[in-house]
Amino acid sequence: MPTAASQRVIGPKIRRIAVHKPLFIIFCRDTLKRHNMKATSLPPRKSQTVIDQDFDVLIVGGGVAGLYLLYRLRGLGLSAVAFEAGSSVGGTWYWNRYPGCRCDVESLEYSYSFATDLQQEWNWPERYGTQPEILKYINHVTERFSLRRDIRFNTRITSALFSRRKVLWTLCTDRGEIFRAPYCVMATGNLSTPQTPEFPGLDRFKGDWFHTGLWPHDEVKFSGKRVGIIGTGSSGIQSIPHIAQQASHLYVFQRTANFSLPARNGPLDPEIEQRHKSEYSARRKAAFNTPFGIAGYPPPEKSALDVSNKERLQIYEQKWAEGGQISFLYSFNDLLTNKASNDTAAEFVRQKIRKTVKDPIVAELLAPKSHPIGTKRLILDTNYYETYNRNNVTLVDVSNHAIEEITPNGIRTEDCHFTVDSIVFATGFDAMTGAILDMDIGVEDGPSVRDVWEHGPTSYLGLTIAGFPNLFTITGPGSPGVKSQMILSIEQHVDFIADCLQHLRSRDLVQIEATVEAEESWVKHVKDVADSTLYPLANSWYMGVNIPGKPKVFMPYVGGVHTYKQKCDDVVANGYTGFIMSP
Ligand code: NA7
Repeated sequence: MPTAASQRVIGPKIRRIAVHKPLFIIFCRDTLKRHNMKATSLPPRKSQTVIDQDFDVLIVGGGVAGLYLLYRLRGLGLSAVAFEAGSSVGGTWYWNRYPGCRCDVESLEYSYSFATDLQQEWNWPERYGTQPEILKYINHVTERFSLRRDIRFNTRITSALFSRRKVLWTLCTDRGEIFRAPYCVMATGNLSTPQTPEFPGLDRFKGDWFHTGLWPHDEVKFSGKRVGIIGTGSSGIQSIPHIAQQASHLYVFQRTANFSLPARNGPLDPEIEQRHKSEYSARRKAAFNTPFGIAGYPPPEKSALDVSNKERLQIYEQKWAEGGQISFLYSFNDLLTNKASNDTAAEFVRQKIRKTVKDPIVAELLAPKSHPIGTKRLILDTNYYETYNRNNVTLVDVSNHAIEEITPNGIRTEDCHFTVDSIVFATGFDAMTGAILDMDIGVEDGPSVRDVWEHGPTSYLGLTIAGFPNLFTITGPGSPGVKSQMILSIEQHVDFIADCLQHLRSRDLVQIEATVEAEESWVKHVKDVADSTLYPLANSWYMGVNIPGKPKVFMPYVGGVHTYKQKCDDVVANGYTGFIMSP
């Protein structure tokens, strides 16, 4: 298999930086301690292998972002290698294999736009893609563009260290290898660090247990088993109807009820698909002019409070029948900014739950009251509430009687014990910052990202961190990523990074760094925008609240994809304002 280095045509400027052979090797040590990252130059340990290949860019992650970045960099004649902890590509779609796992953005939207032929030739069987379908698509893209050869699988980056003197990032892998390049890009995803709560006794549990975000590759059979599932976010709500069909009994442990809408999934109408494909280029362009990066929904003009009760109800009914969260949130123009308006939508959904679930006590427990609708991820489901009408499903409210421990044969809450054979943790992720903070990332003789992010993530545009030159984050905190059509945001970030590297190269520049002022101003802007909405009212993973000890900071940019893209374009048009570039 040819290596990236043997194949590429490197641009002259970047090659000048990448090609030098250091007299001694600066490398990252696996002993670098949290909050004490003062790195020095040391020879590698005997067990570490320096991969002496002059890469231009090191990419952490082989998911949707890492793959497109590899493609773009290759087009620029830059050499890159991506590191992927999994045994194959796909990121989120590689790890989340739980029953019922499906994308909540429609298939025709949730796909790459960078290659016209690709988007024309791929056929999506259903309105919303299942995990196997999406993974198949990602594998297809990988093969079609021969990306696999530049990815090191089963390889986790443990640390990354930058030398200002050498303008060089040095990355260590868990396989004892060391890689160097002037640029490093974190394509690590936002939901890639699964969280299993530290319930006492889990190690003594006699049955099987699983986390939805780390699901086995072999089929898991629940037939005839008593199953307990903890968590009712997207992963729980998608998997519960499927597990209920197999299990002899399913206990659902719910701490917070979540809003979920019917997805109205089904086979994709070939006529709709054809029409959409014939308009693809215009639609993709139009998507950038929308808040969520999804075109096709006329922006609402009225407040929910500006219409009669009858009209409001009609609109909600129509959206409910249509399916889809953007459609529903587009019922009125102030559902995410005006609590009174939001209450009308929330109450509409609660009434639907009460009508669907036969047992009124269960229905009331399932009807969310703790947060405004849409301020946590608005979930799409198929037969979720209906599942509670089955005889083999029991809802266990753990909001007041928390789970105390896992026993050898079950789950004990403060007031009851439930005997189960298997446990499913649908308990979410250390979102947005988990994967980055899992690595020791630092600058030689300088602070680590862990130091800098101690009180919450800071970033300029969600793309760079002041004090960490030549380091980029794709859809990092402070960007609209998780609040948008993710692939569109990924493509926009990758294009920004690729164009930036090209800009540097064409001007004999090698180093880029966000200024502290630009970062502070962006962080303030992200907060101000969030504070003008209802989002901070929810205890969501957007706020980091789901992880004990994590700083409570609203992380995504909710000013909308349209506003954000314009800001990024302005930064570039004005000569990369907020960045210092140096030769
Ligand atoms: P989420 O949305 O973070 O949901 C996690 C769920 O697990 C949520 O209901 C939590 O309740 C529950 N949880 C977490 N810890 C506990 C404990 N200790 N006891 C009881 N219940 C607990 O993760 P998902 O994987 O479902 O979805 C993540 C994203 O993937 C989603 O937003 C989409 O963007 C795709 P809580 O609400 O914290 O009370």
